[in-house]
Amino acid sequence: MRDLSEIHGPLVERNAFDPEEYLFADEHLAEFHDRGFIAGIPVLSEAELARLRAEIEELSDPDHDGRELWYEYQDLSENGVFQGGFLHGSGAWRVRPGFHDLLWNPAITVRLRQLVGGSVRLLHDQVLAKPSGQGGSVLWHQDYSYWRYTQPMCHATCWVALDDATVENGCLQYIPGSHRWGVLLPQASKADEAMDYVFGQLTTEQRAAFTPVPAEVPAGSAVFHHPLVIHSSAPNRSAKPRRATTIHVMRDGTRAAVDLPEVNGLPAWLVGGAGEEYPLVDEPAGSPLGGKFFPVLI
Ligand SMILES: O=C(O)CCC(=O)C(=O)O
Repeated sequence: MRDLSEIHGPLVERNAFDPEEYLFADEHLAEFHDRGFIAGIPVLSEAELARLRAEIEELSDPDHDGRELWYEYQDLSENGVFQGGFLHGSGAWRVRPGFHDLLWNPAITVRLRQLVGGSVRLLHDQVLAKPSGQGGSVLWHQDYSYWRYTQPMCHATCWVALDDATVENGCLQYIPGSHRWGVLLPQASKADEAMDYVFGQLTTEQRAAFTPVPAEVPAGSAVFHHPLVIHSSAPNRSAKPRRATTIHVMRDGTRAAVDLPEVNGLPAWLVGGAGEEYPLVDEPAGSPLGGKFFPVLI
Protein backbone atom coordinates (compact mmCIF):
# COMPACT_ATOMS: atom_id res chain seq x y z
CA MET A 1 0.00 0.00 0.00
CA ARG A 2 1.00 3.61 -0.40
CA ASP A 3 3.26 5.05 2.30
CA LEU A 4 1.22 8.02 3.53
CA SER A 5 4.28 9.71 5.07
CA GLU A 6 5.06 10.89 1.54
CA ILE A 7 2.16 13.31 1.90
CA HIS A 8 2.74 16.24 4.22
CA GLY A 9 -0.71 17.70 4.71
CA PRO A 10 -4.22 16.32 5.12
CA LEU A 11 -5.40 13.88 2.44
CA VAL A 12 -8.93 15.24 2.80
CA GLU A 13 -8.72 18.99 2.50
CA ARG A 14 -10.02 20.84 5.55
CA ASN A 15 -12.16 23.93 5.52
CA ALA A 16 -10.37 27.14 6.35
CA PHE A 17 -10.34 27.62 10.12
CA ASP A 18 -9.83 30.45 12.54
CA PRO A 19 -7.01 29.54 14.97
CA GLU A 20 -8.67 31.71 17.61
CA GLU A 21 -11.38 29.09 17.83
CA TYR A 22 -8.94 26.52 19.22
CA LEU A 23 -6.49 28.51 21.31
CA PHE A 24 -6.23 27.63 24.99
CA ALA A 25 -7.76 30.32 27.15
CA ASP A 26 -5.38 31.99 29.61
CA GLU A 27 -6.73 29.99 32.55
CA HIS A 28 -6.17 26.72 30.64
CA LEU A 29 -2.60 27.73 29.86
CA ALA A 30 -2.05 28.65 33.50
CA GLU A 31 -3.35 25.21 34.51
CA PHE A 32 -1.00 23.53 32.02
CA HIS A 33 2.00 25.43 33.35
CA ASP A 34 1.05 24.76 36.96
CA ARG A 35 0.21 21.04 36.69
CA GLY A 36 2.06 19.92 33.53
CA PHE A 37 -1.11 18.70 31.81
CA ILE A 38 -4.62 19.69 30.89
CA ALA A 39 -7.38 17.12 30.39
CA GLY A 40 -10.74 16.89 28.63
CA ILE A 41 -10.28 19.14 25.57
CA PRO A 42 -12.70 18.08 22.77
CA VAL A 43 -10.73 17.52 19.53
CA LEU A 44 -12.61 14.96 17.37
CA SER A 45 -15.90 15.09 15.50
CA GLU A 46 -18.16 12.03 15.71
CA ALA A 47 -17.11 11.13 12.14
CA GLU A 48 -13.38 11.33 12.97
CA LEU A 49 -13.88 9.23 16.08
CA ALA A 50 -15.79 6.54 14.16
CA ARG A 51 -13.12 6.46 11.46
CA LEU A 52 -10.22 6.10 13.90
CA ARG A 53 -12.05 3.34 15.76
CA ALA A 54 -12.64 1.47 12.50
CA GLU A 55 -9.00 1.87 11.52
CA ILE A 56 -7.69 0.69 14.89
CA GLU A 57 -9.86 -2.40 14.48
CA GLU A 58 -8.10 -3.17 11.17
CA LEU A 59 -4.69 -2.40 12.66
CA SER A 60 -5.27 -4.82 15.53
CA ASP A 61 -4.99 -7.69 13.04
CA PRO A 62 -1.22 -8.36 12.81
CA ASP A 63 -1.66 -9.28 9.11
CA HIS A 64 -3.19 -5.94 8.10
CA ASP A 65 -2.32 -4.22 4.86
CA GLY A 66 0.61 -1.83 5.47
CA ARG A 67 2.04 -3.73 8.48
CA GLU A 68 5.57 -3.17 7.09
CA LEU A 69 5.23 0.62 7.29
CA TRP A 70 5.07 0.96 11.09
CA TYR A 71 8.16 2.24 12.90
CA GLU A 72 7.34 -0.24 15.67
CA TYR A 73 4.39 -2.59 16.09
CA GLN A 74 3.63 -4.93 18.97
CA ASP A 75 0.45 -6.93 18.79
CA LEU A 76 -1.43 -8.27 21.76
CA SER A 77 0.63 -11.43 22.00
CA GLU A 78 3.89 -9.54 22.54
CA ASN A 79 4.78 -7.89 25.82
CA GLY A 80 7.23 -5.33 24.49
CA VAL A 81 7.82 -2.47 26.90
CA PHE A 82 4.30 -2.82 28.25
CA GLN A 83 3.01 -5.25 30.81
CA GLY A 84 0.25 -7.60 29.69
CA GLY A 85 -1.76 -7.57 26.46
CA PHE A 86 -1.50 -4.21 24.77
CA LEU A 87 -1.60 -3.17 21.16
CA HIS A 88 1.14 -0.63 20.74
CA GLY A 89 2.49 0.87 17.56
CA SER A 90 4.27 3.94 16.33
CA GLY A 91 3.89 5.19 12.75
CA ALA A 92 0.12 4.74 12.25
CA TRP A 93 0.14 7.96 10.23
CA ARG A 94 1.94 6.10 7.42
CA VAL A 95 -0.56 3.27 7.40
CA ARG A 96 -4.13 4.62 7.60
CA PRO A 97 -5.65 7.89 6.32
CA GLY A 98 -7.57 8.70 9.50
CA PHE A 99 -4.42 8.53 11.63
CA HIS A 100 -2.55 10.46 8.95
CA ASP A 101 -5.03 13.31 8.81
CA LEU A 102 -5.38 13.47 12.58
CA LEU A 103 -1.89 15.04 12.62
CA TRP A 104 -3.27 18.09 10.83
CA ASN A 105 -6.40 18.46 12.97
CA PRO A 106 -6.41 22.17 13.94
CA ALA A 107 -8.07 21.49 17.30
CA ILE A 108 -4.81 19.68 18.09
CA THR A 109 -2.16 21.56 16.12
CA VAL A 110 -3.17 25.09 17.11
CA ARG A 111 -2.92 24.15 20.78
CA LEU A 112 0.37 22.30 20.33
CA ARG A 113 1.80 25.37 18.62
CA GLN A 114 0.74 27.45 21.59
CA LEU A 115 2.47 25.03 23.97
CA VAL A 116 5.79 24.72 22.10
CA GLY A 117 5.88 28.40 21.16
CA GLY A 118 6.43 28.09 17.41
CA SER A 119 5.90 26.05 14.28
CA VAL A 120 5.32 22.36 15.09
CA ARG A 121 6.95 19.22 13.69
CA LEU A 122 5.86 15.66 14.29
CA LEU A 123 8.28 13.62 16.39
CA HIS A 124 6.19 10.44 16.31
CA ASP A 125 2.68 9.14 16.87
CA GLN A 126 1.48 6.12 18.85
CA VAL A 127 -1.52 3.82 18.99
CA LEU A 128 -2.16 2.48 22.50
CA ALA A 129 -5.06 0.06 22.79
CA LYS A 130 -5.85 -1.93 25.90
CA PRO A 131 -8.47 -4.59 25.30
CA SER A 132 -11.15 -5.22 27.91
CA GLY A 133 -10.14 -7.11 31.00
CA GLN A 134 -6.54 -7.76 30.04
CA GLY A 135 -4.89 -4.62 28.67
CA GLY A 136 -1.57 -3.84 30.23
CA SER A 137 -0.09 -0.95 32.12
CA VAL A 138 2.36 1.80 31.24
CA LEU A 139 4.92 2.37 33.99
CA TRP A 140 5.69 5.78 35.53
CA HIS A 141 7.85 7.74 33.14
CA GLN A 142 8.63 11.10 31.58
CA ASP A 143 8.42 11.24 27.79
CA TYR A 144 11.49 13.41 27.35
CA SER A 145 13.74 10.90 29.10
CA TYR A 146 13.34 8.90 25.83
CA TRP A 147 13.74 11.89 23.56
CA ARG A 148 17.13 13.25 24.61
CA TYR A 149 18.24 12.62 21.05
CA THR A 150 16.13 15.68 20.14
CA GLN A 151 17.32 18.97 21.59
CA PRO A 152 16.60 21.51 22.95
CA MET A 153 13.49 20.40 24.80
CA CYS A 154 10.55 22.23 23.18
CA HIS A 155 8.12 19.34 23.00
CA ALA A 156 4.48 18.59 23.80
CA THR A 157 2.07 15.68 23.58
CA CYS A 158 -1.58 15.39 22.68
CA TRP A 159 -3.14 12.10 23.85
CA VAL A 160 -6.54 11.45 22.26
CA ALA A 161 -9.13 9.14 23.84
CA LEU A 162 -10.92 6.87 21.37
CA ASP A 163 -13.07 5.44 24.21
CA ASP A 164 -14.17 7.08 27.43
CA ALA A 165 -11.00 6.77 29.52
CA THR A 166 -11.71 5.95 33.17
CA VAL A 167 -9.79 4.77 36.22
CA GLU A 168 -11.33 1.34 35.68
CA ASN A 169 -10.15 0.94 32.09
CA GLY A 170 -6.69 2.42 32.63
CA CYS A 171 -6.79 6.15 31.89
CA LEU A 172 -3.63 8.22 32.20
CA GLN A 173 -2.51 9.28 35.68
CA TYR A 174 -0.27 12.25 36.32
CA ILE A 175 1.87 13.65 39.12
CA PRO A 176 0.87 17.34 38.98
CA GLY A 177 3.87 19.69 39.09
CA SER A 178 6.42 16.94 38.37
CA HIS A 179 7.38 18.68 35.10
CA ARG A 180 9.43 21.02 37.32
CA TRP A 181 11.51 18.16 38.76
CA GLY A 182 14.12 17.96 35.98
CA VAL A 183 14.90 15.17 33.51
CA LEU A 184 14.89 11.61 34.86
CA LEU A 185 16.76 8.67 33.39
CA PRO A 186 14.81 6.35 31.05
CA GLN A 187 12.32 4.05 32.71
CA ALA A 188 13.10 0.62 34.14
CA SER A 189 11.69 -2.10 31.93
CA LYS A 190 10.11 -4.21 34.67
CA ALA A 191 7.05 -3.25 36.71
CA ASP A 192 8.61 -4.24 40.02
CA GLU A 193 11.54 -1.88 39.39
CA ALA A 194 9.43 1.05 38.24
CA MET A 195 8.85 2.75 41.57
CA ASP A 196 12.51 2.32 42.52
CA TYR A 197 13.43 3.91 39.21
CA VAL A 198 11.26 6.93 39.85
CA PHE A 199 11.75 7.30 43.60
CA GLY A 200 15.49 6.68 43.39
CA GLN A 201 15.81 9.89 41.40
CA LEU A 202 13.53 12.11 43.49
CA THR A 203 14.20 14.23 46.55
CA THR A 204 12.41 13.61 49.85
CA GLU A 205 10.09 16.57 49.14
CA GLN A 206 9.27 15.26 45.67
CA ARG A 207 8.50 11.80 47.03
CA ALA A 208 6.15 13.36 49.58
CA ALA A 209 4.41 15.22 46.71
CA PHE A 210 4.04 12.08 44.56
CA THR A 211 0.24 12.06 44.46
CA PRO A 212 -1.24 10.56 41.27
CA VAL A 213 -4.24 12.30 39.71
CA PRO A 214 -6.30 10.33 37.15
CA ALA A 215 -7.19 12.07 33.88
CA GLU A 216 -10.63 10.64 33.09
CA VAL A 217 -11.78 12.03 29.73
CA PRO A 218 -14.63 11.29 27.30
CA ALA A 219 -14.03 9.65 23.91
CA GLY A 220 -13.04 12.22 21.29
CA SER A 221 -11.34 14.50 23.78
CA ALA A 222 -7.67 14.95 24.57
CA VAL A 223 -5.12 15.42 27.30
CA PHE A 224 -2.20 17.73 26.47
CA HIS A 225 0.94 17.17 28.50
CA HIS A 226 4.42 18.54 29.14
CA PRO A 227 7.45 16.40 28.11
CA LEU A 228 8.66 16.19 31.72
CA VAL A 229 5.42 15.48 33.59
CA ILE A 230 5.57 12.04 35.22
CA HIS A 231 2.68 9.81 34.13
CA SER A 232 1.55 6.21 33.86
CA SER A 233 -1.56 4.15 33.18
CA ALA A 234 -2.94 1.07 34.95
CA PRO A 235 -4.28 -2.14 33.36
CA ASN A 236 -7.75 -2.18 31.85
CA ARG A 237 -9.90 -4.00 34.43
CA SER A 238 -13.20 -3.07 32.77
CA ALA A 239 -15.38 -4.93 30.28
CA LYS A 240 -14.70 -2.29 27.61
CA PRO A 241 -11.63 -1.47 25.54
CA ARG A 242 -9.45 1.59 26.24
CA ARG A 243 -8.13 2.75 22.89
CA ALA A 244 -6.09 5.91 22.39
CA THR A 245 -3.67 7.59 20.07
CA THR A 246 -1.00 10.07 20.90
CA ILE A 247 0.87 12.72 18.92
CA HIS A 248 4.28 13.79 20.16
CA VAL A 249 5.68 16.97 18.65
CA MET A 250 8.69 19.27 18.84
CA ARG A 251 9.22 22.87 17.83
CA ASP A 252 10.56 23.36 14.31
CA GLY A 253 14.36 23.74 14.48
CA THR A 254 14.84 20.95 17.05
CA ARG A 255 18.10 19.13 16.30
CA ALA A 256 19.36 15.59 16.61
CA ALA A 257 21.86 15.17 19.47
CA VAL A 258 24.03 13.31 16.97
CA ASP A 259 23.24 12.02 13.49
CA LEU A 260 22.58 8.28 13.53
CA PRO A 261 22.43 5.90 10.56
CA GLU A 262 19.15 4.68 9.13
CA VAL A 263 17.71 1.31 10.11
CA ASN A 264 15.53 -0.28 7.42
CA GLY A 265 15.17 3.12 5.71
CA LEU A 266 14.07 4.85 8.94
CA PRO A 267 15.98 7.27 11.17
CA ALA A 268 17.44 5.06 13.91
CA TRP A 269 15.69 7.29 16.47
CA LEU A 270 12.33 6.00 15.42
CA VAL A 271 13.14 2.32 15.75
CA GLY A 272 14.49 1.92 19.22
CA GLY A 273 17.50 4.27 19.39
CA ALA A 274 15.51 6.17 21.98
CA GLY A 275 16.77 4.69 25.24
CA GLU A 276 20.25 6.23 24.98
CA GLU A 277 21.19 8.94 27.42
CA TYR A 278 22.46 11.76 25.25
CA PRO A 279 23.82 14.61 27.37
CA LEU A 280 21.80 17.79 27.10
CA VAL A 281 24.01 20.44 25.51
CA ASP A 282 23.66 24.00 24.21
CA GLU A 283 24.68 23.08 20.67
CA PRO A 284 23.62 19.58 19.60
CA ALA A 285 25.99 18.07 17.04
CA GLY A 286 23.28 16.58 14.80
CA SER A 287 21.14 18.06 12.02
CA PRO A 288 17.82 19.88 12.41
CA LEU A 289 15.07 17.27 12.26
CA GLY A 290 13.03 17.43 9.07
CA GLY A 291 12.35 15.53 5.87
CA LYS A 292 9.96 12.70 5.20
CA PHE A 293 9.41 11.44 8.75
CA PHE A 294 9.23 14.76 10.59
CA PRO A 295 6.61 16.86 8.76
CA VAL A 296 5.60 20.36 9.77
CA LEU A 297 2.04 20.19 11.14
CA ILE A 298 1.37 23.90 11.56
O1 LIG B 1 -1.88 5.46 26.65
C1 LIG B 1 -1.23 5.18 27.65
O2 LIG B 1 -1.65 4.40 28.49
C2 LIG B 1 0.14 5.80 27.88
C3 LIG B 1 0.45 6.94 26.96
C4 LIG B 1 1.69 7.69 27.26
O3 LIG B 1 2.48 7.36 28.11
C5 LIG B 1 1.96 8.91 26.47
O4 LIG B 1 1.17 9.26 25.57
O5 LIG B 1 2.98 9.58 26.74
